[in-house]
Amino acid sequence: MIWAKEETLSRQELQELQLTRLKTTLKRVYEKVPAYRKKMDEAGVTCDDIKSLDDLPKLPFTVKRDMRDNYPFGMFTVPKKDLVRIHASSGTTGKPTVVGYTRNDMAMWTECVSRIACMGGATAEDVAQISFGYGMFTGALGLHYGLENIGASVIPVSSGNTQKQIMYMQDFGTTLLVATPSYALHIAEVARDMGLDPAKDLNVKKGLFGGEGMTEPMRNEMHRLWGKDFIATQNYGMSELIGPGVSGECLELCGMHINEDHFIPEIINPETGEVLPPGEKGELVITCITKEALPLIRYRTGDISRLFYEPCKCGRTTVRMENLSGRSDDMLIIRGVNVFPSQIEEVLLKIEEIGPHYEIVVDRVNYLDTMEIRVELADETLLDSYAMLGELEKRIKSNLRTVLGLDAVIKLVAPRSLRRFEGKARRVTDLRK
Ligand code: DLL
Repeated sequence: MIWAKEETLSRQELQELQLTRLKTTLKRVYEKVPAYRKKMDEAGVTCDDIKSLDDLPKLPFTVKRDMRDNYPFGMFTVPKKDLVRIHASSGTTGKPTVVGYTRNDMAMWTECVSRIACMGGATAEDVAQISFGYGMFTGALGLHYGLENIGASVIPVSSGNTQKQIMYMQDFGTTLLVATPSYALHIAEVARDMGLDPAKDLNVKKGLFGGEGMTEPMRNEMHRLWGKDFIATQNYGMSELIGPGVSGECLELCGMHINEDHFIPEIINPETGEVLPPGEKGELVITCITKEALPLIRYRTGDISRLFYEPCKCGRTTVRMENLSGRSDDMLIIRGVNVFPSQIEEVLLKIEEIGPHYEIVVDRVNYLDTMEIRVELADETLLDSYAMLGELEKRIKSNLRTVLGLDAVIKLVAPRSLRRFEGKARRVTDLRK
């Protein structure tokens, strides 16, 4: 089901709407946010210079640093009393990035999430278990409001306490799971420990995943665990932009439709800042054109993707962004070679004898970068055969070499011996830092 007519506008209708909204938003930030006024004045660009969408690249970028420099509310266009909600991003160092919502922003957020929930097959009949952590993270409350809005029965269980999650699934008849892909894998694993087959003994038919990437082999793993007809879609967002609700996969699974009447996407060369043509890979930049409290202009997400404007079979006309290759700051440079953890995951998860849990440890020994990949075996009995382990290690190494052009040390470990995650997985340890 397509939730809103704005998802099927013609390109011309959409662009007219975008331009009107962009102009209003620009005026708003220029008048109300000293940091924007300063940036635009320094760049020598005025609101009146933006006459068409092609003029967008004249505007300066906004970056995370601007949010930090204006901590906590300096980028907001409304006084604090107009906010009805405040969230903060899950930054690991220093002060978090603070985001706020007016009442209208909440309505817009709810609308955007309702759309992506429908894209992923959610309906009013669903019993939706939200296993994202509630709190400052935007994931849980974002999906909560969006799913409630479409009429689903929402269970706000939050993350953790996995056995209880499974009890609720059984007793309340959960049909839809909202979680990070890594937590969804872990829930299935614990269900198996409890003697249940998630595909047969639970009624979970759909997963709305997000907050971190889901590679295609990881999606296959979801089908293996949750059933072959399980609908596993992912959606994308970022606290600064709104939280979840920026884009989501439809059932065609060919990229994530961006809610373009609210967000204008661009792809840039991260080195030069130059805008790249459709189809080229680069850093995603988003301009928010309908938000009141925190409308970011040309925000550099740090996420690497590409845009496809060809029509989608689902009937939506909105642009699709390719599932992320990673974040530019996740990219490892190992002996001069650029490596995204998602590339490693793609290789590992195609090998039958190993499970979906892995860790990457990068170090520097005698001035030379090293990479060790710890991977869990799918089956404990494999540990008994040295010959088998040796052959498997060699095969993983050679597959990685083909894809990355790099050698890694492979350490096969027993099933269930690596860390598990209830939120976003942290699979890389870079000891060089
Ligand atoms: O993760 C918002 C969100 C919550 C989106 C739940 C979808 C579902 P932050 O905590 O600010 O916000 O983290 C944003 O997470 O820049 C990406 O690097 C990453 N990310 C989010 N969704 C995906 C995805 C939320 N589907 C950062 N695939 C983003 C890959 C994702 N990475």
